[in-house]
Amino acid sequence: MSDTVIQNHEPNYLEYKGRYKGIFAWIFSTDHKRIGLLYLYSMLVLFSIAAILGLLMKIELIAPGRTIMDAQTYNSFFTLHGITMIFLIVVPGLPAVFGNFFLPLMIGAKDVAFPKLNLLSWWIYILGAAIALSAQFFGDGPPDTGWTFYAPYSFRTGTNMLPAVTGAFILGFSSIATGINFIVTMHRMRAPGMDWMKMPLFPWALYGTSWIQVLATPIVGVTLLMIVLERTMQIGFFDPALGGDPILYQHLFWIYSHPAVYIMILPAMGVISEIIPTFARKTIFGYKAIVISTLAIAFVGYFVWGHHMFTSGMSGTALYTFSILTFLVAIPSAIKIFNWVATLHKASIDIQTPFLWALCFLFVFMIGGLSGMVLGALSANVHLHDTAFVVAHFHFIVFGGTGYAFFGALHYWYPKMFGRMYDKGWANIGLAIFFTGFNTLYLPMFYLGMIGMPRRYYDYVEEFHGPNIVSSFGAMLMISGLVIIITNLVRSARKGEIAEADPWKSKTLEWTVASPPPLENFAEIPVVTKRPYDYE
Ligand code: HEM
Ligand SMILES: [Cu+2]
Repeated sequence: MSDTVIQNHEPNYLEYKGRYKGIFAWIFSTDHKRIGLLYLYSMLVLFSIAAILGLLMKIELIAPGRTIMDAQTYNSFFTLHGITMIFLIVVPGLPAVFGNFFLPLMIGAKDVAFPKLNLLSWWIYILGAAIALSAQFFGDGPPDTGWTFYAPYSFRTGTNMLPAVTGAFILGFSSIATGINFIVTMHRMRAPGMDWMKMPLFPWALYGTSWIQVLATPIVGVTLLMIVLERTMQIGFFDPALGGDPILYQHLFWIYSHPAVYIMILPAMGVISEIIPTFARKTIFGYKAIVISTLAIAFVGYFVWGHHMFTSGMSGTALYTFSILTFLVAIPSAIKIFNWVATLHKASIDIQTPFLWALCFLFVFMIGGLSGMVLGALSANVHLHDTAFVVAHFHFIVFGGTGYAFFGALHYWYPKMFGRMYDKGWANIGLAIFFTGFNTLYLPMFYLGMIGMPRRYYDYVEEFHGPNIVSSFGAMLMISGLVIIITNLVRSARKGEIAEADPWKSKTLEWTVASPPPLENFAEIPVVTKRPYDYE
């Protein structure tokens, strides 16, 4: 009888009873694992809201003319959708949830370097989110500028800009604090024997990401502050009537926001670099090349911002310099793809749900990256600028990259996080429906962009009707897939089969502790002698 077996059972981090009770045991916890889950739950809620807004927009676009909402509602929906998805989910997502939970476990530490700062980051995140979202409910109506807050519209519009911009500004501090915390943790708290070249690849990706968070976020912080000053005091940074320049805003915004794209994508690549060797049962091919390309992406990513402004007016030299540099970023990304594919070559693969997510990631990420090359080419960009093509591109990259990696990570590390297993059948069915829906939704938008459908319009001419029907149908399919996936995960957290410590027979340190991990991770700090993916 299982209940008569007496185990020497240390309380795991979920059961542990500290100073506080109930919800306070969570929102005042400085345990990196609980903080990871706080972020996970907050983000799943926000993601569901933003996804529903996206679905409503696609329903509006199922036919020309007004379908379910008017133009102004559409404007505020895409603004809120964009702000939530970008600033509240994909930028902080992977580091905040999986970085927090797994960085200490993967490098053999008991916690991050500054546990209290870590909790404070979550509080700042919630505060920023609350202020940004409050813009919807009071004052002069929901913001309608799009997530980029482009000047001059952002200081002219009568809608409720200040809370949205202030919220985004506050969120920046959360991002910077997490970045500093992770950098110090990796420098100071790696287990004995784990030199840099023995550190697993997800921590490496977090390392590159953290530097971007620390160095680039202040730029957007200042930029957003400038909007506030412009609106409240007519300072004249961006307003030509006051001697300012709206193009300056675009430069400042993208100097942060292009590197931010790599805050989103590097940890995603890190996740894929964990999943692939585990299920291929092979050492990752080209460990060093992956590390170097991670750092190269973090570095070169700073010099390409101008590709967002090819049509805004720049000198010819600036235009082709930015175009060429944009192509350069593709090289380190391609190196990673070659390394993953080489790892899979002649491997005896164990096909499990996380691995399927990684495969789907490879597929959509390639489409996203290649369409990025198309946009990086000057002449094509002039034609495609501000069309549905751009929207398709960045959804393939942001959602296709970060989103797939997020769900891949969730299915990969789920047994460790919750000590239980999800239903694999439903997980795969959910993924199949989601993946089909995803492609049905976004692929037609490449075509729509090429034939000239502009982005950010709630209405269109009859010629665009056909592909839009397909695309809107895809959105419904995709959301059904998501519902299945999330329901399965939520249900299994209570009802799933008990998971063992290392269900995938993986080799990195987080799998050496019990599932779910004990409060302090390691009873004894491990000594590392081997490389992380020593399968053969
Ligand atoms: C890796 C993650 C990426 C994300 C999250 C991302 C996201 C975005 C977003 C949100 C936009 C729309 C900007 C706007 O509102 O005007 C955009 C545009 C653009 N992206 Fe990406 N992107 C990514 C990767 C890439 C790559 C790899 C390339 C090229 C190699 C690229 C090239 C471009 C270009 C040239 C534009 C400008 C399109 C235009 O407005 O004409 N992106 N991207
Ligand atoms: Cu960019």
